[in-house]
Amino acid sequence: MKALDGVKVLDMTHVQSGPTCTQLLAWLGADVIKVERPGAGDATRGQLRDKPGVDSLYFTMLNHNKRAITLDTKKDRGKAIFTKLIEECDVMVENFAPGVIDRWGFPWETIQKINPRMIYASVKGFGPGPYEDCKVYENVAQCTGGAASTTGEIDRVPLVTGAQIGDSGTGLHLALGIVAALYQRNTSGKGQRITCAMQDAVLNLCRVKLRDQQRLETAGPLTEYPQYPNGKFGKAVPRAGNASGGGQPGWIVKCKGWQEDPDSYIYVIAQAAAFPELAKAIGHEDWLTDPKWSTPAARLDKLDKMFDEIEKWTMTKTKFEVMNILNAVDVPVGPILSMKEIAEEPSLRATGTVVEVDHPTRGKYLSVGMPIKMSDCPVEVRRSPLLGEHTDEILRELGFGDNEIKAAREEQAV
Ligand code: CAO
Repeated sequence: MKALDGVKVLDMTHVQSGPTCTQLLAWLGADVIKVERPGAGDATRGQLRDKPGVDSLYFTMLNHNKRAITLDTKKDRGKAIFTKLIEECDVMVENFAPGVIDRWGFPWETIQKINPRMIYASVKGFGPGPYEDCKVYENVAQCTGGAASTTGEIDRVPLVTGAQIGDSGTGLHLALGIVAALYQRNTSGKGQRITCAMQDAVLNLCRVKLRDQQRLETAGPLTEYPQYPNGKFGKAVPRAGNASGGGQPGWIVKCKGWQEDPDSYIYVIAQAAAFPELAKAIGHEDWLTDPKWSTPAARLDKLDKMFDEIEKWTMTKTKFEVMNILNAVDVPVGPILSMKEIAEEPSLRATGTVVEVDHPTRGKYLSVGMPIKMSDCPVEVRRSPLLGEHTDEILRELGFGDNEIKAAREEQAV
């Protein structure tokens, strides 16, 4: 028994944002039918290929547990099959450029007429406004959602982050909207239209920076930022290097071996409650009785000096030694784990957060599994489908007979 057993999803998504959303729905038990153009498919099947002629990791890692049908929705028979799919499914998800599905002749009003219970969910780059017609990729969303202007070293260029907060972040938001709409449909009996703009999703994840913008305007310099007290603040929230962004100061410091290993660093949080233990661990018990150091407010104007002293100590230990010593006394710390270390971490394999999947043409590969663990909804990660692998099976389920399938093939509609 799965949480979304019985829910059928018409998956018109491609690239990353939409597929992230429908993969989550598939992991929760929905029957997800991925629709792709005959002969071409989702562009990511062929992007960033590591092995010639097989579906890329980009595609396989975003399309687990789905079935795949090819369908040309611009052909007459394609439109008839698409209409049948709309009739039969509970949810339709898409992330095409603005207007694509309307141009096929399927605006929301038509979809609602075909199936009033349909939940129709879209990712777009922007919501209504001056940019609503723009195409958007991950980094455009990071730049327009406030992430890039607030990320990076102090007084250096804006930076994008490796976390795909625009694509996967928006897919996650959309999935929440869909499960809420399914729940609402239980009482309303009706479907609804859901849209999630990548700019909005990124901004939602940058909420604390809009908090800081207002604090900057009302209360003056942001005292927990590294620019305080000597640097300058302009009119907007500045980039703050590795400062914590919360009420507890934090920074990344070097650990033993940093000269050779680019990931030999650890994030240390000088949480007020744990400060006495941190000070003792690094040999600065004197700070606890010195009024220049003993309170969080007193330390604010010398956080750089504080982290320099912490670093002198961390540089004598590996990041895992620091982690073990400081965790034992409740100081929050996070070693900078490389992707190699994460891929090899046994505890992540044990929980299914990192899984090995077998694929008929590419062989074994690693993927990130379901990050949400539910006691009554176990998840088995199944390989992504080949292009059109389930076309005949799905057409038969929709009630199309051999002759109709043959005719659709002749028209190159499937
Ligand atoms: N049958 C017939 N035509 C199909 C089809 C099908 N099954 N599937 C796709 N197509 C056609 C569309 O009709 C469209 O052609 P037209 O514009 O001529 O009608 C074309 O394929 C491509 O669609 P697109 O414009 O969405 O794709 P693109 O590669 O040019 O742009 C992207 C990609 C991501 C920039 C754009 O889709 C977009 O802005 N999406 C919304 C935001 C988003 O999700 N961005 C995240 C991308 S990374 O996760």
